[in-house]
Amino acid sequence: MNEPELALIALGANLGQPELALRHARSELERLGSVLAPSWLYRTAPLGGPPDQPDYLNAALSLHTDLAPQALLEALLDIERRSGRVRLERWGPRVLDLDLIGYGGRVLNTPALTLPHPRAFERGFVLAPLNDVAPDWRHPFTGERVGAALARVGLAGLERLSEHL
Ligand code: A4P
Ligand code: MG
Repeated sequence: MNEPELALIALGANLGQPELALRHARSELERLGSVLAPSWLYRTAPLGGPPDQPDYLNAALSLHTDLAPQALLEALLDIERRSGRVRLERWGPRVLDLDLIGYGGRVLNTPALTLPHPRAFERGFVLAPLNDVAPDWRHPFTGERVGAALARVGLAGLERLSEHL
């Protein structure tokens, strides 16, 4: 049995109906534990991938769950699949992307799962919503807090909308 832990999950979508996709994902995530803090919604400029893709909608939440990290990732991938996500190209547009940013202070490096998420602390579209949810969460390697990372990376290309996830 896995000890219950606080998982930080980032959500993104830029195809189809992003707001519906994120809200549906939230309701699916509620079946995996208790959702403690949903972030605001953010409209964000796409980073990487093909030119001319639509803006993203990004959000984050913290989930208190007794699923182990690998089982939680499997559940996230399953929610993505059931939302009709098709993997065509890295960083390509998608109807739903669910990333496990952190799992308590756990560090993990397996082919299927890297914790913390390796790029999270360099990306405003992850850090801004994460700052709503867990501003004091510290990066397990560097000790940097989410709030400090967001101040370092900045808010360029991010627009906070007036609704929560
Ligand atoms: N995987 C390993 N560790 C993790 C983890 N911590 N969380 C593996 C989630 N998945 C993890 O993921 C490929 C594999 O990563 C999974 O099968 C899992 O076993 P993927 O979602 O198919 O790959 P991806 O998302 O296309 O690539 P990548 O490198 O994960 O992309 P990112 O970093 O997720 O970035 N711009 C804006 N504005 N907003 C966005 O949300 N997202 C991306 C994707 C690019 N640009 C964006 C946004
Ligand atoms: Mg992903």
